Amino acid sequence: MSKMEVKTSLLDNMIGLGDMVLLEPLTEESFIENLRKRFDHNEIYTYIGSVVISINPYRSLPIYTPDKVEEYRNRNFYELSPHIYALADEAYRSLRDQDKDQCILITGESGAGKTEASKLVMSYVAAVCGKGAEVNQIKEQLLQSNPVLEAFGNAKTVRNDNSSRFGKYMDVEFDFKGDPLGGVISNYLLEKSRVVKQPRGERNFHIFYQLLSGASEDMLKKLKLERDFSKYNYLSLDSATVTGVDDAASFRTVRNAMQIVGFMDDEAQSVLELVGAVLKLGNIEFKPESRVNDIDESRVKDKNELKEICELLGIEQSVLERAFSFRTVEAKQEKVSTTLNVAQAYYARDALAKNLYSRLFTWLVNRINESIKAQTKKRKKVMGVLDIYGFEIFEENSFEQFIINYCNEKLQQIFIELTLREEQEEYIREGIEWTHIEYFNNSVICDLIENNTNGIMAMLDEECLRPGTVTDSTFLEKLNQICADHQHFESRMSKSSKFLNDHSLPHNCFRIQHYAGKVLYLVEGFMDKNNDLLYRDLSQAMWKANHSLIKSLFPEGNPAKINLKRPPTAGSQFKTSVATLMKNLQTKNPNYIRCIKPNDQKASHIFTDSLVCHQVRYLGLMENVRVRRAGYAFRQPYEACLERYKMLCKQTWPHWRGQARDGVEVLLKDLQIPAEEYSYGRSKIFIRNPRTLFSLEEQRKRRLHGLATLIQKIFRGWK
Ligand code: AD9
Ligand code: MG
Repeated sequence: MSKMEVKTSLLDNMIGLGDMVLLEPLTEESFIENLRKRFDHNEIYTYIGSVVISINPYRSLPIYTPDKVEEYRNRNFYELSPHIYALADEAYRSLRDQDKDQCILITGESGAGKTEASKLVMSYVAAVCGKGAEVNQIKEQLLQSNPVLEAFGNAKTVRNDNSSRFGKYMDVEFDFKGDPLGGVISNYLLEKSRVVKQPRGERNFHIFYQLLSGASEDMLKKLKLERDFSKYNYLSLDSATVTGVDDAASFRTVRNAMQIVGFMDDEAQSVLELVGAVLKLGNIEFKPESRVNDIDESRVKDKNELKEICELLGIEQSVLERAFSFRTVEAKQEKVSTTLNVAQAYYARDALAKNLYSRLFTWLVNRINESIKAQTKKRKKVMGVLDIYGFEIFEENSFEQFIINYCNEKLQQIFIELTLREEQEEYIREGIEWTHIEYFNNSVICDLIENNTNGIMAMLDEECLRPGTVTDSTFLEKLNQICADHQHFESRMSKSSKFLNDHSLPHNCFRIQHYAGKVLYLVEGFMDKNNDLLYRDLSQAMWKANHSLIKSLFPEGNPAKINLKRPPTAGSQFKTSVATLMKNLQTKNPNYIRCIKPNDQKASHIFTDSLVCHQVRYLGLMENVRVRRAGYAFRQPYEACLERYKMLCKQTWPHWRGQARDGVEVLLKDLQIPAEEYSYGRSKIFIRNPRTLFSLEEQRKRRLHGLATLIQKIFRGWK
């Protein structure tokens, strides 16, 4: 052993190994132990080959300084200790130099550090790409879109004080030199039910608290708001403030970010008017009016709040008041008006608040996209960054958790497809000797949820569209009939009745055995949330507003554009957009960041073995190491490999006349690369160790440099 190697292994002993691929022996215990050792030494990043495991430190570490950026810039992946910057650098350089579109897939459960990781990747790429006033402005706009979307789309949950309540995918576009041109953001289903009700210990979206805390007296007056959170029914009070969060300061950050992104003052004002209106909607109360024909008719109790909302939004008071008391159903040529009872009026009010807010959120994303879109039609190189809501298990799980967890299943599926399945299949295709490594494929759970004929989503849709009396219970009955025998589905009423005596399973629930754990879903609200219907009277009242933003959010309220066709349900819209996303991701070169939550207390310095172990298992990290260890770090078609490195060997340079495979063989032998370092596939050469590749690249660089100097000399000689 050389001195250098002795030094490295001592260090590895102390702080743990940087790459799990090198772990001996490889067991779950040694894996967790290695993570813990590193975590205790503030090493939160560890590799499995090119996959980065990131453990949330729950405190700020001095590892994201400009010096660190410089340290990792243009360095090969394995040269320095593991860091998210190394992954970002590798992805950026492959994009710039090899013209391969990239995507950064960040997964992990709620609170594991995905959103922070996505921001670190973005800020690293912004720091190393391009310079100049124009480029800097683009970068600034891309980065500042984040505080705006977080203010409106994130909230404190019991799992995470800054939990993303929407999914976000951002494509950053670059020109051929690798300078940023702009970007496009796609958002996925916001958890809008939070607008009107929050579980115990949680908050509404940040912006509500930020606005009330940070707005000037003058602004509050204009918005007809009071600073006191307790005045608003839609704001939960048991956790109105979050330790370590200064809502007023965040409000200033958001206002500033909106300005940088390009919101005009009046646009920003309109946005805040809508936020205020949503808050005030929650304060509208209803009372029963005279019973006409034995039917309860609802009336607005205190008209002052209604009046102020109408003033704020430029709506005629009588129009909104009527929309809260009647419901008109139009079928073909007929219009039928029925009165709303008190419960229905509250339902209508909440539906309006939720719709207003979620449409405002989509509008914000579109408005940001308008600002950040690339100003050129030329071909662009793309780096996509995906940051979605993480897998969630709450005490009460509803439609939202079902959607969120489905999305996580799909991402796990992509990981399996690309790193476990595809990798192994390629070895077999290429005729490389290979012993199959077992792993759990969650496609069976994806199928339970999304199958077009008998998947849970399809049945929910069917029930939503079925005429007659349909309720959450009839939906559950249907599930019980169709899914009873599925190995990942459980319900008290399921036909196989094996769960009949399982009292942890209430009657109004079903349970899915997800890849990351069992989740019990309460069916209540599934139909309504999937239907996502807003009474037409309300959309018409909004469309009539003398307020251009709100008018634009309710185009279906235009009586001239009445469309009798039902819009797709929330679930099926989500399913379609996730399918498009998955297709998009598969066209790019994936880079994985697997985030792990070290404890349930949101505390620094605590590493709970059992919790980490659970995540390591369901994320399939052990299988990932096994496939990686047995496999090859790099592969390239013979032609491409020969073309790139032929200059390193006299026999292949400048031309090789025979088969590309034979050329590569001559080349590797001439470079004296040990035979166990590579294997010949049918169409590709497989190289085991990344260090071999780096050495090839290094030699190539030197050779190119030598050639350039030679050419310069020749030119000088001519002059
Ligand atoms: V959720 O699915 O959106 O609920 P995330 O996105 O996985 O979740 P997030 O990135 O928001 O989690 O991290 C939670 C909190 O952990 C952050 O607000 C930080 O306080 C903390 N965190 C996460 N990563 C880091 C880090 N690299 N350094 C310091 C961190 N703190
Ligand atoms: Mg997040």
